[in-house]
Amino acid sequence: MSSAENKKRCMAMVLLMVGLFGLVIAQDQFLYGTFPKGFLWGAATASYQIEGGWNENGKGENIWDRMVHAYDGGIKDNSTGDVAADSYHKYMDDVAALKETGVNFYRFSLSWSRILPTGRIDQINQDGIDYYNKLINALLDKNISPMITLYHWDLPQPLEDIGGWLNEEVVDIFGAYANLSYSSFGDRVKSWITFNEPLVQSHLGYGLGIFAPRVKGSGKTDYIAAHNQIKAHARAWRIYDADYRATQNGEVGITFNCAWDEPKTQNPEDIEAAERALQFELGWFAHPIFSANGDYPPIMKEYIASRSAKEGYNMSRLPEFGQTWVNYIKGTHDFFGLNHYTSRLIYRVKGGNETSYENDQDLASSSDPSWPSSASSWLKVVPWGFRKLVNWIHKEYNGVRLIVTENGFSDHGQIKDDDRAKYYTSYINELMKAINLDGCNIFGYTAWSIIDNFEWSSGYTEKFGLYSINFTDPRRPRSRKFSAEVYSNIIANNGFPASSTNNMTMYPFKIQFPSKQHNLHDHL
Ligand code: GOI
Repeated sequence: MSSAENKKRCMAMVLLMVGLFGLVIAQDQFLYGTFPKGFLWGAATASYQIEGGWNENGKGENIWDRMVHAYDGGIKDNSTGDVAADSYHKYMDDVAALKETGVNFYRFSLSWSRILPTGRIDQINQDGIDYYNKLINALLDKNISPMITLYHWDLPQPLEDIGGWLNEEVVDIFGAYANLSYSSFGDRVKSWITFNEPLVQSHLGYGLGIFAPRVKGSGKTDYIAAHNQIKAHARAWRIYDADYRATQNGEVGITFNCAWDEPKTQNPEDIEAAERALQFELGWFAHPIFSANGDYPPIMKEYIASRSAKEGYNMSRLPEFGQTWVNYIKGTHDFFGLNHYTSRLIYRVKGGNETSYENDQDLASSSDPSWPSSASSWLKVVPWGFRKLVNWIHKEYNGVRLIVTENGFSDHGQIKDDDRAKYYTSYINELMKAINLDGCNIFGYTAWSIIDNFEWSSGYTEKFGLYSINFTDPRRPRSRKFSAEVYSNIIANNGFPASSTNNMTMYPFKIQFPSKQHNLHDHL
C-alpha cells in the first residue's frame, strides 16, 4: 500500500471514530431549553393499584380481587390491593401531593365495579359515583384537571364469568359504562382514555395468564381479547362523538405501552425484526385506530396467517375485523396516549414451535449490559430510546397529537431516590429534544406515579412513587421523595431554561453542562 493511500485510510478511520464518538455524546447530552408554552404536566395512578376499599360500600368484585384472593394468587409477596394506598379514604392526601408537585392534571382510573358492581348499568352503586365526584371536585378546587382512564385492567368479575374480553357482548357493555361515565362526570372531566395498555390486558391477562384473569392461550386468546377491546374503544369514542362532544367539549383517546426497539446489530434482518417488533407491540392496537387504512398492520396479518397455515388452521389465528368494523374503528381518536419506560435490543430468530404471540414474531430481545437497571427486571434506563420512539410514532401515524400518559422508574422505596430523579431528568430532557429539535407533536407528559402503589404481580416489591407510602402503617402516610422536588422544579420551569442552573445544582448527578448554550442548529 502506498503511503498516500495509507494516510487516506488513516484519515478515514479517524473521521469515522470522531463521527461515532460525536453520535454517542450527542445522544446523551443534556440540552437546555423549555417546553412549548401551555405544555401540560401531570401524574398518574390506577384504581386497583391505589384505592383499596375493595368491598366497601357496595363495590363489586373485579378480576384482580378474585385473583389476589385465590389460594395461589400469583403475587410475588403474596400481597393484595385490598387496602393498597387506601386512596378510597385518603384521596385528599393524594390531591395535596399533586398540588405540592404543581401538576396541571391528574390521570386516574375509575373502578368499574365500584360504580357498577355487576358491570352493567342496570345496577348503579351511588357510593361509587359519589367517591369520584368528591375526587374530581377536590382536584378542580385546586386547579388540577382530571383525566380519566375508563379501564385499567379491573374488569367486574360478573363480566369475566361470561367470558370477559373473549366475549364480544362486553363491547356493548363497555359502551354503556362509558356512556354512564360521560353523563355522570363529563360536565367537569374533559379528558378521557378508554383503555390503558390493551396489550398488557390481552397478552398478560388472556395470553400468558400472569395477570388477571389468568387465562392461558397465547397466540389465540390474546388476539381475541385485543380484538374486542379495540372494538370497545371505538364504541366508546363514537358514543362520545355523537352524544357528548357538542355539549361537553372534551377529548377521548387511548393509551398504549411501547418500549423502543433498537436493532441489536446492523444486519438487515435484525433491522427488519426491530421494525416488526414495534408493529406487533404498538401497531397491533395503533394501526386499526390511527393509520389511514385501518385494520391490523400488514406484517402482523402476514406473519400470523402464514404460521397459522403451517400449523394446519384453515384461517388465521388473528381475527378479522371485516370492512364495516375497519371503518367503524378507523379514526376514533382525539389524541394518542403513550406509556413508555424502557428500550430493548431486537434480533431475528426463528419462532419456536409452540403457538404463541412471541413465536409469531420471529424475533427475540435482550438488553445492553451498560444500561442502568431498576427494581424491575424489565426496566432498564435508556433515555435516548424515548426520543427515538416518539419520532417513530410521529412518522408512522402522520404527525399524530401525542401525550405521554406514563413514564417512570422503580426502586425499593427510599426517600432519597437519586436514580429516579436522574431518570426523570434525562427522559424529560429527551422528550424536549423530540419536540424542540425534531418537531414531534407532543402536548403533555405524565409521571408514573404520584404515590407508591400495588405493582400488580410484583405486589409491593417495586416502588414507582414520587411520594412514599408506609404500607405497614394503617394510616398509610405519604412522604415526599427527592424525585418529587426535582419533578416539581422541572414543572415550575416548564423544562430546563439556562436561567435555572442554580436550581439544577440540586440534581443528584453531574450533568454535562455544555460550554455554551445550545440552540436548534447545533443539533441539526
Ligand atoms: C404500566 O405498564 C402500567 O400501566 C402501570 O399500571 C404499572 O404500574 C406501570 O407500568 C409500572 O409497571 C422481562 C412472564 C422481565 C413473567 C420481560 C412474562 C419481566 C414476567 C416479559 C414477560 C413484564 C408498563 C411486565 C408496561 C408488563 C411490565 C407491561 C411493563 C413482566 C418480561 C413476562 C417480564 C414477565 N410488564 N408493563 N415480565
